[in-house]
Amino acid sequence: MQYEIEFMRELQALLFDVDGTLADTERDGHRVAFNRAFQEAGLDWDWSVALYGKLLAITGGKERIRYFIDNWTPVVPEVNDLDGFIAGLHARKTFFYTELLKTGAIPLRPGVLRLLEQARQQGLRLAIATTTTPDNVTALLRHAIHPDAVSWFELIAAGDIVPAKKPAPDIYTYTLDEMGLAPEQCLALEDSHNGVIASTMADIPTIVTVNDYTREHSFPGVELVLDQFGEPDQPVEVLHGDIGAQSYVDLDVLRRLHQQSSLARKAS
Ligand code: XBP
Ligand code: MG
Repeated sequence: MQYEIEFMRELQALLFDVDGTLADTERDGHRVAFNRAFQEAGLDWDWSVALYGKLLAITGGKERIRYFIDNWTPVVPEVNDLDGFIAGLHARKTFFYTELLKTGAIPLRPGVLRLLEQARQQGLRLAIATTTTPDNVTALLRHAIHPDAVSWFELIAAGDIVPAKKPAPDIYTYTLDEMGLAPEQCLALEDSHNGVIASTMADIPTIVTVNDYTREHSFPGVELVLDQFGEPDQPVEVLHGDIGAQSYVDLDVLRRLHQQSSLARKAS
């Protein structure tokens, strides 16, 4: 019985967010692709770096376009079906985004490849839990990691596969259900407030690597907030929590954090 309880608490899986976590995709990737789609459609919409930072409050590209229309009241063509118009615009944005990824323009963030390879060597299960469109995930994995990298992940839970996007917990509860995992057997790796609300509402221990758009976000209930996962020659900046004497995140750090989280849960 004791073995079962210990097994239940051991770290079994890493659940990775994509945008902002695997790679810094928003400013020079998604934002650029949105603007190309707007230009192709003959719209005078142009999402600046600053405006896009505000629009990121809403996850999901289609939802973000609708939020822009409803709150910044840009000139919108006379259309019978606004949702259909937005969906068409978003499909072209996805085309431009995946074309951008094919150029290798968006690399992985520091430490991500090292963590993925270490997790695979040690038999940890890997999954993706993201708001972005599935095509975007496979394009990023293929072009920023390896043509076969999609097979590294047991599950790619993405986009419209769930009714409600982050900060709703749906994508994480879907991932746990599909993989037959309990939240306490996992670690979620996120970058944003919306992502952390989603993962912690699913009761999954979570660590955060911030980026320029999310550094000032709040991350209630997370184990650790860093500026990046780092590399042996690229020390991390710890914004919340503790990674001990280590200067970058490896699997030992993640396992230790996960154990501390398990003990804290047991004590509560
Ligand atoms: C980030 C998002 C996505 C992307 C744009 O997802 O909210 O909507 O900004 O991608 P996550 P789409 O951080 O959960 O990976 O246009 O395909 O939605
Ligand atoms: Mg993210």
